[in-house]
Amino acid sequence: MSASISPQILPSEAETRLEVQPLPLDRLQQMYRTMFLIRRVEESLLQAAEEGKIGGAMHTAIGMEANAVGAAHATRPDDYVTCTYRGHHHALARGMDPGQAIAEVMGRATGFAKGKGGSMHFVDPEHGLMGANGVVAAQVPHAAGMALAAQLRGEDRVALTFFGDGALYQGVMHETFNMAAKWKLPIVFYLENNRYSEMTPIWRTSSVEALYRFPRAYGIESMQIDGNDVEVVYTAVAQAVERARAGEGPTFIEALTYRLAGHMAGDLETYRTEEEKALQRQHEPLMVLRNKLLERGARPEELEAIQAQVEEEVQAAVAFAEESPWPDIAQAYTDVFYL
Ligand SMILES: Cc1ncc(C[n+]2csc(CCOP(=O)(O)OP(=O)(O)O)c2C)c(N)n1
Ligand SMILES: [Mg+2]
Repeated sequence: MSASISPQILPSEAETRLEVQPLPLDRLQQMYRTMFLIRRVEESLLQAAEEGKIGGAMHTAIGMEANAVGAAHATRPDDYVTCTYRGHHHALARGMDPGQAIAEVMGRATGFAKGKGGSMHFVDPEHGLMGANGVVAAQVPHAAGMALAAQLRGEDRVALTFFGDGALYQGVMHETFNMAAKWKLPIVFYLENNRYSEMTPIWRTSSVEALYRFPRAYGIESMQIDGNDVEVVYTAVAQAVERARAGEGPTFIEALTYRLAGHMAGDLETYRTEEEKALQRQHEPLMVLRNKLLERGARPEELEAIQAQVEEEVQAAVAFAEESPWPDIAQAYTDVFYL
């Protein structure tokens, strides 16, 4: 049995070997662009937090970008997506405007939720993101409800829900697994196994090591993949989505990945070593994709041009957010209650 819960295991050591059809070069470059955009947006947000420009908790997904981008490319904008409070990468991967995203985290009136939701409540229904959630595991039954609605309406939409390793043992997960399997709901369960639940390594709390085998007890097909290889993520999600659309029910994907930044802005990270992070940096998603692109004939100047363009875009997005007005106090109670 693999010890996928160990932070000493690299994502490339995942157990399931998928037959990966190489994606066209321009598609991979597009993915690289989005992954680099996510990285730079989140690094800028961490810097802004350090400068005291962000109120409230903020969680980044630095090192986990391939999960979001591969999955976004394998789904349609009208599919339903839910995720955790660590959701900037999913929103940006699905097409949220970076300026509106940063403004939201900074609590500005130009944010997509007028500055009232902040980092933990990302939502963008136009691009299929039905909501991030601060309550561990709560977004999973929500997605099952959306899958059930699609099934009852006879639509071919699929629900894709992201959750962490720390969510797996919440009771509601198991209720959802059982019903989703029994009713063959069109849902994809996507575990972003970054090996930590806040400051606690998953090996200290889980009685099983190969997390992906666990949902098989409910009759759910599952696999364990390299979540830091965007092409592998794309292949796995595309397969799972195809099964779901064909009425074959849920699939569970355990994606091995690693959170390179702290659990949240300001995390002192006393619970892990620099050696462990250095090991995991050897297989971080941007580098994996960059190497792949160069191997397949992309020129280094092309990638540098992409990066320079993104850099400009992110600087403009930060400036837009910082120059944006604060929400009007008179609007404090509007859009807050739904009556
Ligand atoms: C129901 C519930 N219990 C506890 C918490 C506190 N909490 C916030 S994040 C977190 C860790 C979750 O870890 P994981 O599911 O692995 O996701 P990750 O943060 O690693 O992405 C916990 C326990 C919460 N938000 N909700
Ligand atoms: Mg985790």
